Amino acid sequence: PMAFLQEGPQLAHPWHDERLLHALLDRTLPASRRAVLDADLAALGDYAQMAWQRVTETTRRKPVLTRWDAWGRRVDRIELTAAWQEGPHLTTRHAVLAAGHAPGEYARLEEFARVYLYHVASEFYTCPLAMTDGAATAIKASGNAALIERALPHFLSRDPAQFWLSGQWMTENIGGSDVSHTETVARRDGDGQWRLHGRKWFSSAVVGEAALALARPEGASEGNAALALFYVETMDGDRRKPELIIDRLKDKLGTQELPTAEIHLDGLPAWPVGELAHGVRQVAPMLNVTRTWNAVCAVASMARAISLARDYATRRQAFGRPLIEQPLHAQTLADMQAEFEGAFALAFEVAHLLGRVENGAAHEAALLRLLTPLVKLWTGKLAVKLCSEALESFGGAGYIEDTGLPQLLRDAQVYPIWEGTTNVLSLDSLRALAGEGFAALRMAVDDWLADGDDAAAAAAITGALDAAAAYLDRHGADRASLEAGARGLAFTLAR
Ligand code: MFK
Ligand code: FAD
Repeated sequence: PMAFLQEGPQLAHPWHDERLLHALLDRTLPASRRAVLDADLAALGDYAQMAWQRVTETTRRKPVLTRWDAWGRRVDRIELTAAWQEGPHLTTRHAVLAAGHAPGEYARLEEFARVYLYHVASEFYTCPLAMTDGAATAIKASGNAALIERALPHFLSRDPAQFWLSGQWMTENIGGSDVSHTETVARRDGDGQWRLHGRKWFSSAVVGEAALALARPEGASEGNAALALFYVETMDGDRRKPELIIDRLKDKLGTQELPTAEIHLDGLPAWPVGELAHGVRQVAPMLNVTRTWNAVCAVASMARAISLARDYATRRQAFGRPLIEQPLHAQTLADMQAEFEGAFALAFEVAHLLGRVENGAAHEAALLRLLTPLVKLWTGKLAVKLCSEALESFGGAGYIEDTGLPQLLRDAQVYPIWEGTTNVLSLDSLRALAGEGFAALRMAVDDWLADGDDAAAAAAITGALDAAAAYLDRHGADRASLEAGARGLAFTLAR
């Protein structure tokens, strides 16, 4: 007799069979903007389905670093996975990044709709894309005309041959949350050229053509206010500059296709982005953009996990019925869906808000300033929880590598760690609530709620702000107790 064979999950089309994103775009975007966007979303959805087949049918590969060639020359060559090789072509063709820098309040929404569909298939090529977007945003904010002219045409290019990726070199051995002890030094050579000397401990876009790096100008004082932000380029034509040395690729829990490297800078030429101090302040626009990417990508991971879990529930039987007809299994999936939909709504609200603020809605800046750390910390944690629950919904199969499922959980664990851990972002939300920020926030929230028609939701949000105000009053004088409760406050506000 034939042994029983279980059917695996089928991935519903991430765009054509998708309800939430359709509803959001139908509700928000003028019809005149839809034709180009919908064509890109359909193509990115097709790519996502193809990539899911590839994940489940081929042996996984990691990037490979070859440091020396056969004749002893240092080459530091990195071979990338197929998705990474396709990345520049696909993303420039469909304006995944460039869309966000088009004029108008919808630019970011249209960008992040693309990111949402592309992310899981991209094998975290979205990580350097996010940093490139962040670098473009920080360079624009700096007003440095020479750099704007030099770098932005590459970062925002729609031509793969012209397109450059940018890294974000902040973290060092001594600290990633706290960069104030940064050891990398910027020194001027005899020709007046700044050069960086030091070691960066996590560099995720090491195959990129550029980076923004924190460094301490030689002779500057200690602490973070004395750090400067520098722009570097990594390539001389086809060859990596000899002053950039890749020590090794990290062996990571997840994001395994993403080459994250430890690097040495041995006099790499560099250009200050702005004044030769306050580098953290100058890099902040980059952080806020990459945190928004993190949120949208976390939501995309949740969507993938739930979509597969829901499909499987129609194919797997237990106790005489498909799982979906078991009331408790159906309820478990429904609870996951509800949490996911909340996170989706918040992430895309922030995406739209970013576009509005960048296009002149200054009165909403305080709201964006608060919601950015909140959406990042909320979605990061939720992605881990929902991906774990989704694996469980496959039973033992969820634990088996060549189903393609365990990777979802491993990858999700990165969202709460990089780009500011949950605690660091909770503390960042205190910055956003401090002083004048709170009054501006209240006004922005009142405006925002005036557009809605859900009185219960408005009352909940106003109530959470009142609770935050009371919390700040109660603990404001005692920094230690203020910080100790910051995570609880951040989660209350995010919810
Ligand atoms: C696929 C998904 C896409 C995601 C891709 C991600 C790729 C991942 C790669 C990385 O992980 S890159 C490294 C990311 N690193 C971090 O996120 C650093 C985490 N640490 C922090 O966020 C700290 O809060 C920070 C280093 C930014 C500041 O800590 P400090 O030393 O306590 O700084 P301080 O003195 O409070 O702030 C300095 C200035 O920056 C202040 O302004 P002023 O100089 O005007 O007073 C702050 O207000 C300002 N600032 C800090 N954070 C800000 C900000 N301004 C605006 N927005 C923010 N978020
Ligand atoms: P630590 O700061 O040592 O944190 C340890 C713990 O202490 C955490 O739980 C944290 O929440 C907590 N903590 C720290 N400070 C406080 C505080 N004040 N109050 C309460 N709790 C606190 N960095 C880059 O610059 N560029 C990159 O391209 C890059 N790529 C990365 C890729 C991957 C896959 C990973 C995992 C990391 C990458 N990073 C990169 C580094 C990342 O940004 C840092 O690891 C992260 O910001 C945390 O810093 P840390 O490792 O120093 O942790």
